[in-house]
Amino acid sequence: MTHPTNLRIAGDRLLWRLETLARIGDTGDGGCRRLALSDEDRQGRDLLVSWMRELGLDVRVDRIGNIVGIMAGETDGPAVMLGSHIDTVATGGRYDGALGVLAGLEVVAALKEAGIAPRRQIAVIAFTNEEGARFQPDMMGSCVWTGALSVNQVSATRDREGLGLADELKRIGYAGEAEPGFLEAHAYLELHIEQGPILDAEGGGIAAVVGVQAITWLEFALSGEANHAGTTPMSYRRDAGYAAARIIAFARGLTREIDGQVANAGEIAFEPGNVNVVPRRAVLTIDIRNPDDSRLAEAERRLRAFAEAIAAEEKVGLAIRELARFPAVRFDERLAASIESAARMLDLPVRRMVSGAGHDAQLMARVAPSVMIFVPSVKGLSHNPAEYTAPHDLIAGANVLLAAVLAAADG
Ligand code: HGY
Ligand code: MN
Ligand code: MN
Repeated sequence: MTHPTNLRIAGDRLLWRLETLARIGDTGDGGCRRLALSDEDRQGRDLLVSWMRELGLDVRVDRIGNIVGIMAGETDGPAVMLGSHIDTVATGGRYDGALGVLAGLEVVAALKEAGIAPRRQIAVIAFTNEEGARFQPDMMGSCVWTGALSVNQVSATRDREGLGLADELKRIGYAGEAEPGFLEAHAYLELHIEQGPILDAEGGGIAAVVGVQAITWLEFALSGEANHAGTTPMSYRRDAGYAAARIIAFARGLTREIDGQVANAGEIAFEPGNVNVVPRRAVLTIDIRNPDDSRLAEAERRLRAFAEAIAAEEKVGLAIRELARFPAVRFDERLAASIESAARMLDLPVRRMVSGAGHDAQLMARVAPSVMIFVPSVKGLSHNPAEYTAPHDLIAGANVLLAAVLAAADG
């Protein structure tokens, strides 16, 4: 089936969908907060399901809450799948994840409104808990969809308040019946904002994303001894807080010594957390990433060794818990080439790039040829309410997605 190369998505309606979803969990500063399985996430899910139904899609929810909207094709074999996530971090923006899911809806709408029945069925999927901000690991829904984790393995996860994932999924009404991975993918394509500064610094354009860097998240729990901050001689102290601070500084030091290394200490909590008490307990998280698996393994090994050494020096207990671990991933070369030709067909500058952020596509690459499309993030800002991508870039990205999906759906 040939299709018109002048087919385009309805840009205004995509922008309207993005603004409408952004009002759910609106933080009043331009950003959104829809933590996974929160009431705001439920409202976002309900809105997405209503839009999928309006488009006449067959809507299915699986046992981990992944939402799938399916457009029938001429055949009912493996589907071309496109999507992303609609959960956000606590200081989320309007586009991270939402763009990929809502552009997917617009791709389907464009085909339906043009009366095009693609050879392959097309499915839009919103994965549960991509961010991992409340429940770890991140990319949880796509891990379960692709069999990297089972529903049972993640069901016992608890958030910092002690609320269980399985209970929360049931509470918001998205503990579905469908078996995760019930739909075989012929290909998976994900449109996403870059969340970094490269495209913006180059004056815009599109990136055909050829891979994602490796990611490891670790939690360090240090247990020392509460004591008086004034009377206790320094040599008597077993200061969990000080040991935590040294671990954070060491992680930063690794980024100066290991090529391509990045590190972040995103969470830290002291007990009892009083100004005049030596902390008896400190819990912190470290996020380390590297495009090269072996260099990330070296960083992790050195970080663990340092934590053991400083804990012994400060005479504090240490427990290290792995929260997430994802190897570096390469995406499908043919799909990357199709993104480049779609961008050129639309007269858009295009370049290749490896993603610094984690994405569901890196899990989907385990089960099907996968690729991502990036559009610019102004000043590279993301996971920040000021996250911004210009309307023409949002629409251009969605049109590249449409062209690439059509090629995959017929190919
Ligand atoms: O952490 C990440 O890279 C993604 O935003 N979950
Ligand atoms: Mn994302
Ligand atoms: Mn994110």
